[in-house]
Amino acid sequence: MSRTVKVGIIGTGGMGARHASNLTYLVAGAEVTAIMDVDLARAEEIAARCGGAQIYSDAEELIAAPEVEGVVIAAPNRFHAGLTVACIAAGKPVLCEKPLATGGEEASGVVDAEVRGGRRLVQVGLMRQFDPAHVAVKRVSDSGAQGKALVFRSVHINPSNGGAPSLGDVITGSLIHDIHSARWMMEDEIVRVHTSFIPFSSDPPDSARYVMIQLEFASGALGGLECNADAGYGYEIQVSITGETGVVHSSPLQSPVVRHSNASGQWVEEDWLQRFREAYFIEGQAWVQSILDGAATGPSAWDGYVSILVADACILSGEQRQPVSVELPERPELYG
Ligand code: ISE
Repeated sequence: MSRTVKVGIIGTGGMGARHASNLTYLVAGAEVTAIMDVDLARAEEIAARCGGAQIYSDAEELIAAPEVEGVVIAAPNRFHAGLTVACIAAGKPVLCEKPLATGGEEASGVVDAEVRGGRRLVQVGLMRQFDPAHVAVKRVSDSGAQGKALVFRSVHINPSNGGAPSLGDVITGSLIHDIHSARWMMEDEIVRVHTSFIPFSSDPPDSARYVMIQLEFASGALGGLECNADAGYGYEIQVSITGETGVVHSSPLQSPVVRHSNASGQWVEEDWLQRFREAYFIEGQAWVQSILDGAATGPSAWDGYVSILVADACILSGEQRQPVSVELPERPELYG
């Protein structure tokens, strides 16, 4: 790889900092040249770790800066859609953290802007698509060795979310990844959802401690997603696909099994930054490579939009305590 892509990063929380260090130390062909955060001290701390990038306090200025060829958006969710549209207007490739927007209408605005521009510039951080364990499960299912895929399942265990998250927080913050995995791994669209949940006992009834969602796909296949928002012991993700003649599933834990003193044990990851260390690196490398190749790849603005439409239907279903159909608009040609 001979050329280097100059990257600007907006937001220096956990994800922004992770992207900054991956792009500086692990991803080939990238250089972090600009960092934006309203917390200038934090921006300076992260810039120093990346070898001294230019600091910005204004995101639009960073997007317009000549030393920025590609932008990573890791700002709070409410800024995602507007900043992504600004990157499209500037003609700069963008990796936007999930969710792409705070709701369907905003996400549809991003898709419209990209379609009007006539070329894909957006990759959305639905990064399970780069996780070797997810990819391996999909590869076995796609091989057809187990016949047609009948059922998709995922179990998503969070140690805690800090306080009592609402049903909306759990679905758009956590389960949106599994919604994307279901669509991507089954290569099918979700047409109907039914959400049930257990609230935290001491909090308002719309808080959600454990969420279970049943899915129906356009092909007639079924799915089940579950999320424990406050497991208290660690972080785990498992996906499985049941076919006509077999089942393929990932291992919930990545660590070795240790047997000692009449006991057997496995270390459990603390959070997603540990569990998906490799996936974030592969995601960043794929994004940089797509810029060098001149065409965005990976989860698209359309995927980001549809995952939000499905998430909104799941939230409505939980609130109404009944199944809800998902109305999908027609897919623009730009997205194949
Ligand atoms: C977090 O924001 C993430 O993006 C993780 O991938 C997800 O597993 C976790 O549940 C979210 O809270």
